[in-house]
Amino acid sequence: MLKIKKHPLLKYSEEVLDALHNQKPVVGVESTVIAHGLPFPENLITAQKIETVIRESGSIPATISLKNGHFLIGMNNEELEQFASTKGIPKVSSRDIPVILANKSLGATTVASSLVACDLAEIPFFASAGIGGVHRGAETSMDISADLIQFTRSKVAVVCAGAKNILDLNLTMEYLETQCIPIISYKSDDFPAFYCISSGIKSPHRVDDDEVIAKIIEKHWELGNKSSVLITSPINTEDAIAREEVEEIINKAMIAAEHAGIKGPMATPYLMKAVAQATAGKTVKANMSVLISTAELAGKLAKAHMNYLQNQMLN
Ligand code: PSU
Ligand code: MN
Repeated sequence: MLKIKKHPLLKYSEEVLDALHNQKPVVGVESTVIAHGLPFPENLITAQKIETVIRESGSIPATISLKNGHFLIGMNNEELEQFASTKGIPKVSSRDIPVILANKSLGATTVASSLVACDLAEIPFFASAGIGGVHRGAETSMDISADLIQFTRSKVAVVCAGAKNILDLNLTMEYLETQCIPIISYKSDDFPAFYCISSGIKSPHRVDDDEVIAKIIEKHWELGNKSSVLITSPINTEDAIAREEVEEIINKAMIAAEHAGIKGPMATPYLMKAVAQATAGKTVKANMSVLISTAELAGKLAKAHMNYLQNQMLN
């Protein structure tokens, strides 16, 4: 049994603590998507399903949030229900963490702030349907998600379906290249775009083998990098939306956002909601599907990664 150094800012669920003690693979999950990404009750149903598929794939889920001056590392059902049904829980990115900790208020963690927690908790795997990125028009707005900057600071393997097409995906890829973040596309040649199978951009690397992915992650860290590795996998074909179909809707939603003066942290949730309304909920279904499939894959890859580490120790 491994002794875990308990960080004073973390509060573990029993299930996660037991997994870490017994070297079972753990997958971190964010809570902004529960509080802001999906409507109630789809958000609660999806949060529970994410946890179920991670367990079924052989890993333990750690849904992350902020409460009572701590990061929750693993949430019980009551806490998931609270986050899914309470209105106005703030979206907390990395810059906001100290304020929420000091105020002891509730906070829904984004990819960026969840990675801060994963790093402190020594959880090397994280699942996110869609990461933040460089926003369209960032040349003038300077709106670049802190998710990208956090990747350069957190030693976590992030499994995702790429970034949402409300972003500028070419600039997002450029930024990740500049910051030396490896992007590995699992069983696919393209960088996916959340509810679209492809962004139209070729991925720098395709890998089809789970053990090779584990090895790449470890090599990245053996090199002394203290940053993330991105692993992408597209949405299931049957739930995917055609790129052309959402493009026009996104353009309209962006004009509406500009008219309404929406910028900063509320830009992503506003645009996602506008697109969902315009597609009569089709993107909500796609969003749920991609959250579940990325969680499932993260569970499987976290297990392969743990097996790889254990085999390394034996040899
Ligand atoms: N997916 C959604 N809605 C969201 C997000 C994801 O459908 O609000 C969140 C994620 O938590 C992601 C964050 O980390 O948006 C990025 O926001 P920003 O661009 O403000 O950094
Ligand atoms: Mn932003």
